[in-house]
Amino acid sequence: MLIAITREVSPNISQCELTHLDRQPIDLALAQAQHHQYEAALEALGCQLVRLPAEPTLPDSVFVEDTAIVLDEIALLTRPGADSRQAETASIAQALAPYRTVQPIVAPGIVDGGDVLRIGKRLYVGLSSRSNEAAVAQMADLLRPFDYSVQGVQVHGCLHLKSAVTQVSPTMLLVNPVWVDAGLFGDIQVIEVDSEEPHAANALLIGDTVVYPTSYPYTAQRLAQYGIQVQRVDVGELIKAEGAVTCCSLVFTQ
Ligand code: CIR
Repeated sequence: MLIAITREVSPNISQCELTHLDRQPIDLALAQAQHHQYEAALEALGCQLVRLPAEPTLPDSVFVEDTAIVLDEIALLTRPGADSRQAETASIAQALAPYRTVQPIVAPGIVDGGDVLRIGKRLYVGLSSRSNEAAVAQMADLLRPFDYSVQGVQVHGCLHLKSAVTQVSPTMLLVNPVWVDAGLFGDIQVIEVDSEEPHAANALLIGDTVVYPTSYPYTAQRLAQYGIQVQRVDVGELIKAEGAVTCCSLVFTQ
């Protein structure tokens, strides 16, 4: 059974953090409707939703991915790199408690879940403005007993590592090579995003289907050409908040 933790869009999402994007008006009702469609897509792919209520004082709290790293054996509660987001983790710790032992990352470590790409037993951590080497060292110590290795990787020009690379099948990565060195991830096939769609590398793999934004049609076509099953969702309002599809859920086996 797959669990997906999600959180309703904050009524104050227009106050969200922005790093690489200019602020644009966000239509709250449309963002909420898109988020519901995203949740419906996860349900259709077999996820049981654990939906947390909106947090009016936490503008970015819909982006639950950044608050935890959930592995089969343990969950790590992150210490988000943006001060405004650090209060998001308390409720996530409670939501995870029925499923996993939860261990926190502590100061001076900072890490956003969006910076953590797991490929098998290896975790790659983007050394972005949100995540640092201190957190990488803590993660390595906490996960060594479970045989995970943890390695920091440089990213350039994007918010998180998973803005630049995500897994789209057991043997394939989707990568924007301008933002991360595609050669860092070992012997795995790389699909590059269409150069007109730099933000297109964020895809959410559930089973053998990729949940993927309608905003990137050229790259979606490319995924289909590689035989990847794509479930498209319109998350245009959440993209204005510098989010995408991985960031709106924490998906794990019960
Ligand atoms: C932020 O800057 O933290 C939010 N506005 C966007 C976070 C998106 N998170 C993600 O892609 N994992």
